[in-house]
Amino acid sequence: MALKETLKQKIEEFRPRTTKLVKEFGKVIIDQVTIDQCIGGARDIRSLVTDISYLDPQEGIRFRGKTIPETFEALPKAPGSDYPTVESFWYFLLTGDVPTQAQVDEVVAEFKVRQVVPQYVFDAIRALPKESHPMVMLSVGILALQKDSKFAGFYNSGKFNKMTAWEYVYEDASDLVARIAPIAAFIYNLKYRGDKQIAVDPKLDMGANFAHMIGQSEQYKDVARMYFILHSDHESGNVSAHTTHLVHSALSDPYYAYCAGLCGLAGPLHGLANQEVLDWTIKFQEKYCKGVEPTKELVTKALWDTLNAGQVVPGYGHAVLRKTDPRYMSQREFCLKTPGLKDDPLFKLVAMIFETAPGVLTEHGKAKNPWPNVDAQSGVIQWYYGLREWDYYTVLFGVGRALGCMANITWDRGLGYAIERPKSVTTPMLEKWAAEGGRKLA
Ligand code: HAX
Repeated sequence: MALKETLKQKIEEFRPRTTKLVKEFGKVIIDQVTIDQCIGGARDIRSLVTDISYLDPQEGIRFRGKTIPETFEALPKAPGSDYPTVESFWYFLLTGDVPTQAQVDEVVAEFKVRQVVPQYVFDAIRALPKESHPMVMLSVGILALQKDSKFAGFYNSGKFNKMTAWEYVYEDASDLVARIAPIAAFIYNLKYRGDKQIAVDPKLDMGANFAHMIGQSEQYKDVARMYFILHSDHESGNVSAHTTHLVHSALSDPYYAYCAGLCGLAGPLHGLANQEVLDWTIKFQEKYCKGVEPTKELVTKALWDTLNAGQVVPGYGHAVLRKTDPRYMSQREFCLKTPGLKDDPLFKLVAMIFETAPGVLTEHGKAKNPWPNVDAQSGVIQWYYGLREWDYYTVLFGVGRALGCMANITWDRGLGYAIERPKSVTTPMLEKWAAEGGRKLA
């Protein structure tokens, strides 16, 4: 069965579960809210639902119930590769089913049709100053696609129907996912390769095509596949996923919603951390090593200098995780099994920071999680393959994150989730409830 048909069946079968929970169990209490959660970024409050992925603080991410190694193991692989295609992962994220090779081939073929980017999108990006951050360019590119939104067209048609609205989100979501890699490649070539653009190769899958379009090596095809899959989703509460969900909940179409999500991803505490990690590491070498080999003592000093200057150590810590991020480990394993990369001086330095930073952060005593997150390891791989323009790294994250955000809002519409509108309170209210030992609930 084709992906959209499978999804239709799944959404229709699933809907009664959501309806029953709301109608019969709507008032069942699942959490409580404290003052520090109110002021401290709503940490840990259980108030979002997604079945696309779940993040356990100790274990890390599971996509549709599968750990990262299980996901890589289960999905059909790209031809001649140990890694699955992004298209097979997209099928899996949307449906929860491991696709057959024939189903993957259908999605790959569908993406070929969808991936054509209108010229005005490129023109809009080209009109920006060249010094614009590549995340600005990506956000503009995604927003420019909005003109042809099928969901917006359906809404404006006067025939809007809550039951079928998800189908139009699915159409936009699929177009967006198919087009984002060519847009990202265009940005890379525009900014760093003298505008030397390379056309899409219709024989290649999404990850391989991205490698081809930025003039990369054969080996980089797997880097792209792995990278886009690893960065796809991290349950719903992170800034990019949450923002996309929030904006789409107003029935803003997927282009508006994901553009907003990308703007959140561009924050240094979120997706921009991968750029910050490379920046920190290169500056460390320039300032502390000056021709000598890095040592743990030098790394320790640099970490303390960063902390004493009131800055965060990029790539370390997490709002939910309380152990080393399995996305970090997966990329580290890729480095260790790749000849050349495992002996690369920058990889060795990143490994040394991994041995040093958790101890320093623990001694510093602030971060609840002293372990590395995904961003601590991702830049070194890009660097090794010659993508040394680290202000571009968050764009790569943005290409991958589109998969999770788009799968999520397709299901949001399928299950008819409401417009998001939490309640705010004032500081005097908090002070009053603090004095009373808690807000009296009726
Ligand atoms: N270096 C220094 N201090 C850190 C720290 C780090 N890596 N991580 C946390 N802290 C500090 C916080 O700034 C906070 O300090 P204040 O009390 O002075 O405000 C304190 O430790 C407690 O923070 P926390 O509860 O452990 O962490 P949060 O949930 O508030 O924040 C962050 C989580 C990821 C934002 C945080 O760990 C951080 O800033 N890390 C560095 C940036 C980074 O790597 N971001 C990427 C995270 C993964 C991701 O989203 N990728 O896209």
